[in-house]
Amino acid sequence: MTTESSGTAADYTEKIPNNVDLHEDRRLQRALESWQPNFLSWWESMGPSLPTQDVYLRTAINVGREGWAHFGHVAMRDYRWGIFLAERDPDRRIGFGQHKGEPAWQKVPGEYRAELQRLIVVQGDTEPASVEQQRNLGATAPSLYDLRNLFQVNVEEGRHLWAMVYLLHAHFGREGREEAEELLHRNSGSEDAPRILGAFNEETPDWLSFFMFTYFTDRDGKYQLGTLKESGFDPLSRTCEFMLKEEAHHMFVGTTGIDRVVERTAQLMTEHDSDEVAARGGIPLDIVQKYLNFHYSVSLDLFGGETSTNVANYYTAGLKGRWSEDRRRDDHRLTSEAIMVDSVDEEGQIAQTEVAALVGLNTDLRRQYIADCESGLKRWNRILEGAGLDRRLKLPHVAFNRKVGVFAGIEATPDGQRLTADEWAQRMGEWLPTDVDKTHVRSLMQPVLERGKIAAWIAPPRNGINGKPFDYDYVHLC
Ligand code: BYC
Repeated sequence: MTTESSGTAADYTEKIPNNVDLHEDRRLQRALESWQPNFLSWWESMGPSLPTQDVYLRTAINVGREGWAHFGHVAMRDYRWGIFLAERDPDRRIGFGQHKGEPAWQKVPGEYRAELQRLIVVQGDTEPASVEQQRNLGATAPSLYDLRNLFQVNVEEGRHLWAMVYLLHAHFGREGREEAEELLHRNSGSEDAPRILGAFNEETPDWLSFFMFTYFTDRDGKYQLGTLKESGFDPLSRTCEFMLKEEAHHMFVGTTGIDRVVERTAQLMTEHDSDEVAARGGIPLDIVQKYLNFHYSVSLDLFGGETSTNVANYYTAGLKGRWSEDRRRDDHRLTSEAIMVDSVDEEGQIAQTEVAALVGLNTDLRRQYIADCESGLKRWNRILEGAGLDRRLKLPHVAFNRKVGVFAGIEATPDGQRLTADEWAQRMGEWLPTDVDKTHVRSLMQPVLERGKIAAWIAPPRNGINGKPFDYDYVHLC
């Protein structure tokens, strides 16, 4: 199948669908074709464990404006994981840092090779990690609709891995090829070879965790990809721009998944005039809040330290920009600007301190992310309000449960009150999921895989996928 639109043709007759004229570079094509079977064997052993015949999936077939997605039932192993870069703007210039105004680079600048490779490897490492984390969720899906969404997220994370591997193979020579192999060797949660970033070694053992992960952790993906989309290295920028389109669906899965959990819990609370919905097959709001506290705090860690010379160097070099770089009203070099960042003062109290804007860029990005997370809280609280309930969900304080950055060394409540290590050890079960909470959530995770049916702990979605009804046969099981 060859599909054309907006002048960018994706060749589907090739082994690896792509819009980067892969056939013109035989060496690169061969290298990627020899990585492909390794990817497939990783997918078989570490990807979705529930056997299926086929799944109603969206496949990226083009990057043009007139529709890039094709929907249809596909056997997952035959999913066309392709390489797609957003269209090239031949006049694109670097928008920030010391090279601001220079033409965007089509090749890796020698002096920034190591840093660029590092950024691409870290980004690439998260993609297969999330597939590994979600591997067993299929067995407990609350509906065929949800099962299909899980698999959609999984195949797209697989495609995002391809996106990063393409960059490594095409631009980083032998070292890039070695790194591409390593991306398949490290595994989420492994003792010997764990994934690089903390949140990607946590378990996603139940669907409440999955929705929280796709809301909070995929949203980190949105913000990090948004900064890499600004990169002076044009192939990275174009890859990330296209990945962001797919990322939107992942966050939709998280946002509406939590909507539906809250809606069902609110229903049970009003029906029985009680917060105690566990015995009635629901997830109590307290447990929703604890899961939220956990996933939000580990996702805050993904932004790195409040101050970082790494990020200052990335920015100055033109490798990693800011969120909405072109909408910022400053000189886009930041050599003489300052920013207030979170800190812990000499008395050990949570405080703010002024630092050079360049070293504070992780904080800048984290703040954009936090503001975006608030929008979810507003939605869920509207659902509670609409049900006539007084209870509300809340984002915990930025110092709560942090393992990276200035707050790594202290403990704090969700309201931002300092605690001693002993107090924390005694009280953490009030704020983070306990074994009892997790056991309750897991006890609800009984698969409902009949067409049109749904588990009792979650409300059905308002709409199906691509105009299809909720009771559509989204997945054919084996
Ligand atoms: N866990 O200087 P610092 C996604 C390391 S998610 C473990 O503050 P920097 C997705 C750090 O590497 C988006 N280690 O860090 C979502 C550094 O080590 P080195 C993924 C951590 O460099 C869902 C040291 O600590 N993309 O796409 O300013 C599903 C000092 O830290 C962590 C990216 O992250 C941690 N959480 O910022 C699927 C973009 N945090 O260098 C996909 C690329 C920090 O001293 N990565 N460290 O050995 C980056 O931009 C940066 O590397 C980071 C860290 C923002 C991650």
